Amino acid sequence: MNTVANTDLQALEKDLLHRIAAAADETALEAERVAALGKKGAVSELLKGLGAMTPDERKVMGPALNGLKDRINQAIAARREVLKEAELVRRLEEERVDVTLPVRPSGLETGRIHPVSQVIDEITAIFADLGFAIAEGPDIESDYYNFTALNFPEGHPAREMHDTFFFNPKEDGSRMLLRTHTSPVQIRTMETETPPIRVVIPGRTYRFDSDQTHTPMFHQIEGLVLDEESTIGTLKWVLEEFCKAFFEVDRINMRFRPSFFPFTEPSMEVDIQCDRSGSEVRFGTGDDWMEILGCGMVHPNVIRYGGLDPDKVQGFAWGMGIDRIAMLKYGMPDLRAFFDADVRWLNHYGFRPLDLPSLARGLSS
Ligand code: 2U9
Repeated sequence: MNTVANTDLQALEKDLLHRIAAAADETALEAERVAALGKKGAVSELLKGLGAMTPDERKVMGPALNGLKDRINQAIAARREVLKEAELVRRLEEERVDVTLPVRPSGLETGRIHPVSQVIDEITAIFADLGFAIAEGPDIESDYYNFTALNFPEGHPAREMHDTFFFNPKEDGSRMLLRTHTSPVQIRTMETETPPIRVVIPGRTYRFDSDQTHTPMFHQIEGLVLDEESTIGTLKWVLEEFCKAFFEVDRINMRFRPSFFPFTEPSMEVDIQCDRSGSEVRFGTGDDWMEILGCGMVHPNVIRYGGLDPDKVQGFAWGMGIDRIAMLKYGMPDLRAFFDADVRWLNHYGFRPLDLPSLARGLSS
């Protein structure tokens, strides 16, 4: 006899339905589904027996077993819905948000951008608008890139130990150093790019110096233009555009004084007219002058060291101390506080992270 007694089927169905109704979560319910309808499940095993039955037996048992299978499937689906609903209610209860609570400030609200980073962003935004690219290079440099290629003669005072941080000599006697200016990056740019070159280079620089207005690590930004036709006239125009944009004034008076740098010839120092009579310095007006940068036409020797021909390309460069210009623009009295990592100072002088400087929206507003 291959058939299953009707009472056995009823008992099995009752048992399965009871277990399904008792399944406490979706994992338990899935276990019940496998136990009933999985490959080796109770109902599946019975269905497998159909093949061995006589046609008459199959006529009776087929609909009975398939009906059982359908009812079990329906019971599982119904239970799954109930469990899902209960889980949703539980999560809604557990993850309830009290929208009346005050918003907890995020890092974007409380963090502050250091004035040095802000001024670098402002200056690079201005020069990017004038068509300049930004270049960077290593802080640890060779004597060649920091001095020789920049036309510093052997024995020049800037090469001395009391100005430059040298590393211990290597086996061949040469010594690496912490760059004393960002100018080595300009040589590296000349080696890798072909003119026309228009770059600005912001970065950390190091000199053996420490007092109220000097720190051993400070920041510089330099610019370089090399092409076939740039002149002192172009240099003056670029610097005037920069100063007007940076100090956020429509008109500015500049004074170019002769100076000396090994890497430029002629060399000049630039002052801007200002008014120091009030509590803060005002630019574009007044009868005082303030030095802000150095500049000049790139020395032919330096062009040659950069791998270019001074009879074919010419141009100009300038350099500026970022920390000093930041003190000037934002009225911070002591340079040393820049690097004290005092959060009260940063809260006072820092800038909000999302107020990115741009020429369209205003640099510092
Ligand atoms: C190359 C050619 C020319 C960069 C220049 C200055 C003038 C300058 C100082 C200002 C204040 C640095 O922070 S500071 O002490 N810099 O006055 N820098 S021209 O001239 C270059 C650089 C690289 C290949």
